[in-house]
Amino acid sequence: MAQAPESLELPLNNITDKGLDRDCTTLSRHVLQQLQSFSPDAQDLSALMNRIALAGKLIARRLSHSGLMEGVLGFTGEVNVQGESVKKMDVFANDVFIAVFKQSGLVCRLASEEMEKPYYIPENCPIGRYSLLYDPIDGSSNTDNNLSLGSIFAIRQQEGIDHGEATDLLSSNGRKQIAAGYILYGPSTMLIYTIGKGVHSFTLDPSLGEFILTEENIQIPAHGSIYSVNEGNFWQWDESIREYIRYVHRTEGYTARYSGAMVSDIHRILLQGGVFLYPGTLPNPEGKLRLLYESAPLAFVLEQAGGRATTGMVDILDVVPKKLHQRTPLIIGSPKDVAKVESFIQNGH
Ligand code: P6P
Repeated sequence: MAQAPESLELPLNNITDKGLDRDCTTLSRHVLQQLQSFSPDAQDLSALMNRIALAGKLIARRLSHSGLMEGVLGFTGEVNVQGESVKKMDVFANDVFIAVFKQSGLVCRLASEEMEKPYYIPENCPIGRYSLLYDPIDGSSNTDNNLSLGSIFAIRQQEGIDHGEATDLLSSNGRKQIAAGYILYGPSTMLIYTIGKGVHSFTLDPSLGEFILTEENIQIPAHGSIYSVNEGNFWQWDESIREYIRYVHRTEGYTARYSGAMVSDIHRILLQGGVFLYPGTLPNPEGKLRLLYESAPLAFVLEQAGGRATTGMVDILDVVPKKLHQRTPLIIGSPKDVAKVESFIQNGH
């Protein structure tokens, strides 16, 4: 065969090859690489993650223009099942996750912080055997002041027949999650996920409209200087938590960081080490954070990164919920720092 003219030969320098390959390492490709498989299940998971990425892009676009648009910010005037005032962004983001899974044949049920009951996508049921559990906007208090926010997601297989109450979600613990992660809407938009094969981060390249691989197999430091908690709740805490806070106050080497959006705080801790706490209070011993679509997905990610997540007494991933919107105390982060908090809770020092 005639030799191609030199000018048509592909550039062989590594930089071009590396740059092109990096831009092609999208989330959907990465899932298949992780699974080392092109099986129908692998293709499903790849497609699921691709649609979650689309949700992230749609929410990121809305947030980036929110200050320039009418009717995007502020409150709806409604109160959600959690008893919290609903932001317009909460409703928009909730609808985005529903919309991206329509006509997918993948997800039949969605359970969200914003919906009292699970939502069933008619055309996807009963063929769609996956359930999406999500907090569409984590950190709603930050929406109107341009601070970091997140979305939290987990994917589970539907088990058995669902008669409209999603009872299978209430009979298994967080170790049944097949994928989990979060989208961080910050100076850049990042998507961090795990399918049980490590934790990997992607950064949205707006010029491509794609999440591009940033870091693979993230490992949390065994210890970090950061403790992240709302100290305004000090007066409501159990004495053991107060003692832990007094310990970090009098011990050199700790620094407080708390943003009001735990996705942002926990992402910082994933990279730098430390511990995030949202303990129970005397009036609400179960705390504020929800198990199924906030604490359990984050616990899956942090455990996969070598971290820990506990209620203070048991690992978050071992908790079987009794109700869809069950709350749980959460202590999550570097193993040594989580253990330090546990030591105060379990034996007072
Ligand atoms: P507080 C946001 O509503 C959230 O669920 C977490 O993202 C955040 O860390 C926490 O609640 C903030 O709650 O009571 O400190 O304002």
